Amino acid sequence: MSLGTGRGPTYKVVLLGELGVGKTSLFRRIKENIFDEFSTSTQGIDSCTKVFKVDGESITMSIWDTAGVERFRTLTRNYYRNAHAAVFIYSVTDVSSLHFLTQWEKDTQNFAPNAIRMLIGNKSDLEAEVDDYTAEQFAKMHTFDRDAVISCKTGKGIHEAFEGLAKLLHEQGEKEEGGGQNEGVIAVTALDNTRGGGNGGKGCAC
Ligand SMILES: Nc1nc2c(ncn2[C@@H]2O[C@H](COP(=O)(O)OP(=O)(O)OP(=O)(O)O)[C@@H](O)[C@H]2O)c(=O)[nH]1
Ligand SMILES: [Mg+2]
Repeated sequence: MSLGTGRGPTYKVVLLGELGVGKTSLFRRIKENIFDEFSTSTQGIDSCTKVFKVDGESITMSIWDTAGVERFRTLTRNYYRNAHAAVFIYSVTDVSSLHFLTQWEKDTQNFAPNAIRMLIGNKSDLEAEVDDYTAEQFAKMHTFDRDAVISCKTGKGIHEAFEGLAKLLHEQGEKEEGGGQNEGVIAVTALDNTRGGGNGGKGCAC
């Protein structure tokens, strides 16, 4: 296993989902603990790193924000190749953004088949069109490893969701190390390739 920061293994985590569901808002909450009502549509890719403690061990996530707009889809695919975790985000205000995830989910099975898959419903501060039952059925049908509901506006649920993800990554990392298999799956994303990182997680909502 490679050590990206000298603080333990680094896991590549990609944020996926339709236009406007709040991928960048989640990214900014994690990176700087800020929320922007007037966040503009992402035109490419951005990344940051964030360190979590699991059982006294540091788990570094290299988190990648992607563009929801269709024309960037091919570019986005290149970034989630061999990701250790894919976070599928929908807006609870829009049921079509949940169903839209089926496409991303299929892609991820092809390009990052070993990735931990997490389903996140964002904008829980607004009136929901997607109820818990619908989200749970969707999560079950697509065998997500974990699901959560958050609000990037208020910050609610973000800490728990990412702490849970860090635990899953830690467990998977240990399993693969122990079994001596899939060494490459835990290969670290080169942190010097990332943009926008390097605040050491200061001020992060997590
Ligand atoms: N009320 C509310 N608004 C939110 C929340 N999260 C994001 N938004 C708003 O939703 C809009 C879109 O958010 P973005 O984070 O830019 O969405 P995105 O998924 O990155 O969109 P693309 O980059 O175009 O794919 C912005 O106006 C945000 O302020 C939330 O939890 N609650
Ligand atoms: Mg964005």
